[in-house]
Amino acid sequence: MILKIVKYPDPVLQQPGEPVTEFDDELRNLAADMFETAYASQGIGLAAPQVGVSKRLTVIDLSQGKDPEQKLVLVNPEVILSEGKQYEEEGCLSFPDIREKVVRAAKVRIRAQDENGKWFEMDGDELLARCFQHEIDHLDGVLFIFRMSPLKRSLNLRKIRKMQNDGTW
Ligand code: K1U
Ligand code: ZN
Repeated sequence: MILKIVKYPDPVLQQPGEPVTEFDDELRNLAADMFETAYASQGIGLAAPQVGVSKRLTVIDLSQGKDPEQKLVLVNPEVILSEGKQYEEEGCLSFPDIREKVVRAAKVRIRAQDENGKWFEMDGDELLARCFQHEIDHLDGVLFIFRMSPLKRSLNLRKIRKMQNDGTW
């Protein structure tokens, strides 16, 4: 099922998600629906708060549904190591039509549980590292607009206000 993606400034986006404690069919069905929702919006990831669920769950698939081996369900994830810097453009499905360069760590190691509760660690660089950080930020209530420079942030907030007034947001 394709879920509705909430847009900024919905308050759920800025609340830290609750840790997941139950690894049941409800969680696995939510993860499956989140993949379907991300693919329908040409996304490479999606966090539960973006579909109005304040839980520490995110899905990532850099192949956008083309390679089942690349599907990642991260439950209660955390960054445990990071190194270097990258400065690349990113988007966010809760900020349609906004793209901006953001500084992120170049490489990260994450620790997370899978949809059955099993802990694992994984390393990522380039786009995967960026996606890990973007999605884990969502679970902490941190949005990419607050990772931009103050000038870019205020220009983008102005653009959003204009779209809200036009009824296009
Ligand atoms: O969480 C989200 O809002 C999804 C977001 C994740 C993300 C994008 C880019 C860098 C880091 C994290 C998206 O998927 S927006 C779509 C997008 O930017 C993209 C799509 C295909 C390839 C590359 C980027
Ligand atoms: Zn996002």
